[in-house]
Amino acid sequence: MLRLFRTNEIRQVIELEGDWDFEPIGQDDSIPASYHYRMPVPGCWEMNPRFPSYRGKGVYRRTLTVTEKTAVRLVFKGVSHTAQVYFDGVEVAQHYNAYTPFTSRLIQEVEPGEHELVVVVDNTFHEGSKLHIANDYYTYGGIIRPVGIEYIQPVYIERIQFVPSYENGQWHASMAAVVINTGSTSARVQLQGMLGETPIRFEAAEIQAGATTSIVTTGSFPNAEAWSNGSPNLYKLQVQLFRDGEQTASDDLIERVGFRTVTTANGRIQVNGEDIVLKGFNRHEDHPMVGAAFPYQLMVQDMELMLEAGSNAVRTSHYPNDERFLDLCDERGIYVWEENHARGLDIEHMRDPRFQEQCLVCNQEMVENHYNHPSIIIWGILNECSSNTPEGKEMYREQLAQIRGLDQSRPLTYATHHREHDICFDLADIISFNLYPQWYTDEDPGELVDRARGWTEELGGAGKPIIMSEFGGDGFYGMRDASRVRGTEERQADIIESNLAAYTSRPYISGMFIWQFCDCRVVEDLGWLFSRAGTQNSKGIVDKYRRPKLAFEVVKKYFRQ
Ligand code: ADA
Repeated sequence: MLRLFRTNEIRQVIELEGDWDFEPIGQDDSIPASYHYRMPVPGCWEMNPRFPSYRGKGVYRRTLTVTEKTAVRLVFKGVSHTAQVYFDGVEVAQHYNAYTPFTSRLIQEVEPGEHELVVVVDNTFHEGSKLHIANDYYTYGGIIRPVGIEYIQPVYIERIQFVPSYENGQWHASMAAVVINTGSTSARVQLQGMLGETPIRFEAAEIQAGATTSIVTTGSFPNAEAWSNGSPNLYKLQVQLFRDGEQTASDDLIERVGFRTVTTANGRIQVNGEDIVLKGFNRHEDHPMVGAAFPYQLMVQDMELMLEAGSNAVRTSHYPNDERFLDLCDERGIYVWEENHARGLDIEHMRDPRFQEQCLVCNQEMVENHYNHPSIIIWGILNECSSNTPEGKEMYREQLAQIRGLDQSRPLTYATHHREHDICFDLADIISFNLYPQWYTDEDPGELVDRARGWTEELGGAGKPIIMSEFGGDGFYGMRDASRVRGTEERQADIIESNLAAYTSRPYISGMFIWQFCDCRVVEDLGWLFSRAGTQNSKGIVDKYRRPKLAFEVVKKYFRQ
């Protein structure tokens, strides 16, 4: 299952789920002559008992049968962390970053018969990998998200961007369809759309050979029902492509969209004009049974637990999430802060030009691919990076400007731990603090957040909404003791209680995200303190198997108020 809904009715898309050939090749550069293992796709190789912590290159291979002469394109929703893709021995894609989708180039004139697909996957931490480093979460290896093959025409719809707006008492939308002509002659293209039951008209366009064109239209939807947390109404938006006066559509693309607006004003965040308070979790896509390769059932389990706790929001710390999880958030009406992939990187690290390049690619892939999810109401960047230095600030500035250029419909933020030393508050729309009172410091959460409000006001963030983006403490599942010492479930529950009591009682707070939803695996030998015992971050409100800790009931008490 690539998505939770069908994305095409005319273009044929086949998922390549299953057992593929697999060979670990260490740091070799050659494609192996033979394969000795089988590996599930999607999946993480760490789940295979022979490779519980393999870091290196692994080669995946399979064959597939094409029944008629056609062009094809391969779709990868996530490969961790670097991929080189070969179709019949010819390289058709390269990609860095586990957490954003990519496609191969269009492969023309594929003959009927059997073809070979090879994917070289690398999860090594090396000099050139600036986002995947040994960190306080685990970079797994493998084809971790679904893969598909599309039987596609040389002129096709690359993506649709749906931008809703509310004016004069009704919903409107602008819709841009990006069409690519990979053929050798120009093509006359007529698009036709349907949003729910409403036809959408597009102007005809002439697209030169090799060109990409955005065809834009607008519409009014007097009967549309808004998407919101309480009523997550979704609509099917289908656009079909007709070429050169033909009566039959040769391509199509389907999106699932919602009508909602997101604004910030008066120090608050509004959805559809109404102030909201985000109550949610930071969540890593991590589970001991599957690593980062979540099947749908486990996504639903996480979602149900978060809803059971009374949560209305999730932060995709610290990378873009599986699109099926975002689909689920659209369906269940959970607000999403989606963020790019960068955690805790200092200015020495950021100074390498590859860092900013890799972030910019990640931002573009995140925003373009996930634009239409109504659940995503905030884009975030650069968790706990160098927002306290002038050099770092220029990178924050460039990245935020890039995202604003791609999307003017959502507020932007970044989570900082630099307190009064942060110098980027003026760049963001929402000010977000990662502070761990009563865990990393002995401060009182209420007094601390009042001080954080002061820094916001004085240092460039005056009048902007404030979110407590991380707080919490370790609680080892099953470690209970009347002493309530650090590490017990009791102490963790106390920390969560005092933090939530402070934030839920302060009307100037627009959101709070507990660190974290579930315990997660971390990379060994980082020199973390005792709190990474067992190489896991144990600040989950549920443990790695999703068993609730004592703090779960505390969260319920405050989130369900
Ligand atoms: C940071 C960071 C998280 C996690 C957390 C912790 O704030 O953003 O990824 O490492 O601290 O548990 O200490």
